[in-house]
Amino acid sequence: MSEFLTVGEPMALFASQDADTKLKDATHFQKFLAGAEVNVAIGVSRLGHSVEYVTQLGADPMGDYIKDQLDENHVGTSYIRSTDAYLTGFQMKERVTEGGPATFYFRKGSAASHLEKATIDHINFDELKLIHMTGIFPGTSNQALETFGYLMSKAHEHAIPVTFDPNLRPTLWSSREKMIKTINGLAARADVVLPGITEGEILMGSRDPEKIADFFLQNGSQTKTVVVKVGPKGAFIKTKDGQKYSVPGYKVAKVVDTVGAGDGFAAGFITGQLEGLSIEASALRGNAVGAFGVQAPGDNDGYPTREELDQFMAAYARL
Ligand code: KDG
Repeated sequence: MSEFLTVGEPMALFASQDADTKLKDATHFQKFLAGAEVNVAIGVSRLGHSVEYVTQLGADPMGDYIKDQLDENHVGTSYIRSTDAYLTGFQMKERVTEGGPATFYFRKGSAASHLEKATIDHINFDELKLIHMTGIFPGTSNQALETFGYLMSKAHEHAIPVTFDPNLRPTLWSSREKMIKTINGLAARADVVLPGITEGEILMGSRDPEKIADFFLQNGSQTKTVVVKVGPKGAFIKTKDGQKYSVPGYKVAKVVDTVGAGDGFAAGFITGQLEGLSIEASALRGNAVGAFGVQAPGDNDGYPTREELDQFMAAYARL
């Protein structure tokens, strides 16, 4: 039994080693595990919490690789289904020396996108303290959207708080309108919404962190807290009862790859909440885990252990 659970699509990630070279021309790749929710699962587990991850893998080498990676990272696999009817998805990512890298998915019709609602009925909700969900998985198929909605209903039934990161991936959706409507509908059912500033702009039309927070607080029947990630500048937080906080980001020596920073933030924030820290302290920890994440080439390989995180945050506090 675990304190924390998340659902999503994990993928093998082939990260190009050839800087500033188009994916079609790159010849050297390094394999990693990726997937927004699995990144969060690994980040939370690395900080010492018990984690279960719900998904479906194909009976293929990518699926076997993912399973091994989850075991290595102590992420629980009790709710992972296996199928030989569909393949495990994978992804390729460019290596860039500046800005965000382009990525390409090979995931349409994947095993995870066929995850059945019935899988949710096997979950033991007794000791769960928090469930994290993102806007990626429901974009992978109508079946995934249905399974996702069912898990949200079960979380509410068991009074387990849900954190939701919109994680907009327009290429997964049939139209931008459908993406916006669906994501805002799902965000309304989450206790904590964690949008990035550009996502806020797409979902409600402003880059003003407070306006974004107000939108989600008013939009959500369930939403009590909105944490707007403002990149290296940190985070802005507003709660339903009108409390506001701005939490600074951390400077890093060298940004290697920005993908996975938001998931690192979520992992740090979630562990703070699991440990009873204040919203502000949880967000500060989120920024610290995000800062670790951007210094490594994979999406989750840079996330810290508890010792590394404590040392980093203490050293920074002394500056
Ligand atoms: O947030 C990081 C994710 O984008 C990455 O790990 C892959 O889940 C992924 C996706 O669908 O883009």
